[in-house]
Amino acid sequence: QKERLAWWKAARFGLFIHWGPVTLTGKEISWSRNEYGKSRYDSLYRRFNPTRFNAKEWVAQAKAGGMKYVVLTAKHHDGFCLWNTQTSPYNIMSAPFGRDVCKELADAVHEAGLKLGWYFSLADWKDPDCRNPVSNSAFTDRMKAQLTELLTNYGKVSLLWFDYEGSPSPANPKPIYELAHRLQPGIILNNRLEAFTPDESHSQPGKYGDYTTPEGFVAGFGQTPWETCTNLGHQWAWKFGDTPRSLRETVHTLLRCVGSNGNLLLNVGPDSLGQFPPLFANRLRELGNWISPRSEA
Ligand code: FUL
Repeated sequence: QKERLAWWKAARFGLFIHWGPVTLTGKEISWSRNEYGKSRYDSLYRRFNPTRFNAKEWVAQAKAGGMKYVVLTAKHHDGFCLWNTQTSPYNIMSAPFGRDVCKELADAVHEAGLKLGWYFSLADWKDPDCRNPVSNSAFTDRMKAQLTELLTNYGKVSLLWFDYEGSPSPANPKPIYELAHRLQPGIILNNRLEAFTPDESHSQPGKYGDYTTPEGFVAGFGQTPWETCTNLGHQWAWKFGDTPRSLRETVHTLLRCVGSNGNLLLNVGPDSLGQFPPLFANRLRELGNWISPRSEA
């Protein structure tokens, strides 16, 4: 495990990206589905056409921010797949955009020499089988098929950021962790499939997962490797008029993580055209420049 985690520990700082058709509304990813109206929410993809999406630019901005790995919401709880999947028509190829976002990002990340990770929620609120995953093998089979695609068709995947929205807990996590290890030897896996705690601290070290994922706060837990995930702004998905946190606050967060032997996965939500809001892009540049000053700056 130590060896597998070596690059990640040295990297310290990654970019989290929450993105999907929900950006057309400016509301929170997945969690706004009920309030917005399920069928309205589930139809958004028919208008999703982020023509300014340029994976190389996303990666350049991660690099400018001093980040060493990139984790994209390949699938959030709403079930929308940002890749060309055979498992469901609810995916990016059915949107007017019709381009495999995961593929383009994977290529750009690899080309830039950064590490690639997928955020993958085992939940799928659009899938009726999701309600009872424990007893529903069709559902787990579908999840495994999705993971198989994500871990087979996109070159090296260094990290899988599992998520699940709480109870009921998903089917036996063991075979899922095993599948990931089989398809991507050396992959790093968080513990969210097996250690969801009611206080959302995600602080229990898991049996299979490599690290814990405190959300929105900075704290290590004993000897278990950990990574804080939090927002540069105030929502995971793009939000109209949102502003990034100050450079001072962000640097403090980063230093508190690194100084306590942890990682920071800092989230930015690109807009519905596929762009990082300018204020956020600026902040990333400032951050990167704080980490290692460029002579021209
Ligand atoms: C949580 C999710 O419910 C949020 O929407 C977000 O993705 C965060 C990183 O994890 O559990």
